[in-house]
Amino acid sequence: MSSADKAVRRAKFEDAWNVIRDELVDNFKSHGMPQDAIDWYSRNLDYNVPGGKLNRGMSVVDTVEILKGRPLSDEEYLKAAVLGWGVELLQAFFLVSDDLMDSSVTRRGQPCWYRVEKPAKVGTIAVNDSFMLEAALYYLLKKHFKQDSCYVDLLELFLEITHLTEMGQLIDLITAPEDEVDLNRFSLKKHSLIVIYKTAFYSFYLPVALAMRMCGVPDSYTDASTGTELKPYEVANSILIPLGEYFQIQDDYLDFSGTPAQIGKVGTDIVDNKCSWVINTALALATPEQRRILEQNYAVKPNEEEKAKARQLAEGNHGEEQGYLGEAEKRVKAVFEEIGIREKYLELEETRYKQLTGMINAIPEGPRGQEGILRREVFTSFLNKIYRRQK
Ligand code: DMA
Ligand code: MG
Ligand code: MG
Ligand code: MG
Repeated sequence: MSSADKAVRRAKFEDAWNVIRDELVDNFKSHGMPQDAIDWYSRNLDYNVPGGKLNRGMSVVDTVEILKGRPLSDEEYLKAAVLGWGVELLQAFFLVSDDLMDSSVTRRGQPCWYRVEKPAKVGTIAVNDSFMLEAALYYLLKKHFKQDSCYVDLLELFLEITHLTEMGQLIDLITAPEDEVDLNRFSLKKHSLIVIYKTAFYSFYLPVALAMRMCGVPDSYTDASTGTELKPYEVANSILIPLGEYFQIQDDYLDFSGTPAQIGKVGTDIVDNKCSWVINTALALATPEQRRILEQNYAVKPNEEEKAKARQLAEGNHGEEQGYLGEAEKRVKAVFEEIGIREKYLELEETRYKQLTGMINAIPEGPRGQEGILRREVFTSFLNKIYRRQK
């Protein structure tokens, strides 16, 4: 697809947000909420929901189109977009709370919501705001799908995947206690479990499974070309979970290597003691001396002076330049460079791309345009959205 086509598709998806956003605000108003609350809720929606890459949300629409094998009617498009924006609302709910828990500074090139001071200080009200982003999606789902036979399946998908993501966030957070650095706790196996639960299910399986339910893909069917029984949701899961694992490895790598201007956020994994792909890969390759440096400096908080400088920089440039690094974090990053994390990562990108492509090409598929049948393009289009991504 050309970049002009991509821009048109994105603009159409963003147009649907305006409709959806107005429905949410109108519903809020219908409860007789006072004007300052209406303003607050609108700001919460506008600040936290649009403005990301929209990969997850647009994947729902893309997948519905691929499964139907034809352009969507206006009515079908709006429904697919409701599910897509539902995933984006769920993501906004996770991110607002994630940034608070990770003590992050910026997100999408602006201060994290809990750090916003004007026109009013958000602070820990961000907790309730995150709940309201989640609740918004169930309001929309009911409004647009209550009469459809897939309603309960869609509802269950959102609820179950939310539960799995929260399990992932829990193990991510307790593996990274603030005051107790113990690198022996980390392993690539632990990392894999964390990222599958905190990222892969909601970012990859959820958008595709929602689209499949909307298109009436059944739990199992007989593949016409091979005569074998196929369980399409299990097939989707078997590809989308490794795809999501690969995506979170990219997120971990970009946390280390990306500039705030590039990734829209200041990396916090080293200071936050995170069990990221980068530290795990470094530990597997480190000499005893390098391991000692990592043990002494990983997750060491910047001192007050360093913190003040970091805050000043973040406020002044809205995350457009490299954030300020404390001395301990600089030493950790120097070891990562020495070990050659960048080359390891480039190798991993190629290996994973080949593996995933191989898995996708092994799926049996029926003719294009046959409703209710899984197609390889569902997965290749998702893989191509993230392969070698820089943000
Ligand atoms: C992302 O984890 C997972 C969820 C559920 C938001 P993260 O903290 O690595 O994300 P980010 O780097 O975007 O803060
Ligand atoms: Mg985070
Ligand atoms: Mg996190
Ligand atoms: Mg991250």
